[in-house]
Amino acid sequence: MLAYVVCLAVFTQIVVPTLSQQDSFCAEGSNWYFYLDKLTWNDSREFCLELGESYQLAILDTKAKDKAVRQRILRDPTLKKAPGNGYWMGCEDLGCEGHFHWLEGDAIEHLAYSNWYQDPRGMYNQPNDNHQLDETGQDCCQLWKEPRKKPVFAWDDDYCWRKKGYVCEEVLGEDCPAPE
Ligand SMILES: [Ca+2]
Ligand SMILES: [Ca+2]
Repeated sequence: MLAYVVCLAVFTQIVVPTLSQQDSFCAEGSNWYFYLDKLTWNDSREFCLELGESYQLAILDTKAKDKAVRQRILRDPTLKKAPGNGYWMGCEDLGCEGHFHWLEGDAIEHLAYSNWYQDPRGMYNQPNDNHQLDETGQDCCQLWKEPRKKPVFAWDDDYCWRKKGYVCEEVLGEDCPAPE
């Protein structure tokens, strides 16, 4: 029994955090945390909120934030694999179909910046609210691993019940500390 407790304690304290969190970095006044354990959109949103007061599912409402996060994914072979074919981020059109907004924030259609995936053939331009698998449509936003062979991780709406990686953001409220 004692051995089990010790083993469980070691597993909980040491193994679990490194299993789920692949990487983090600071850019544009926030720390960005990448998670590879797959969750639904809602579970990933709640997970980020439970990390602390200044944490949320990533809000990529400026070109600089979006670019910094996408470049980090593209530079890291493990992150680039993108479990579930993408990473959840904090935007949805659950409340009003076709009108996406950032969590606790502005409607994307009213902002200067958006980065929805544009298919070179014009067949899969996003957001498309695809009804093939679920008639309720796609209402949650991801950084999409597409095109498959050379992904750019632009934005896509996907089924909220799907499980995939996710990015949490810790808002620092100040510039990132200078590297040591
Ligand atoms: Ca939708
Ligand atoms: Ca879609």
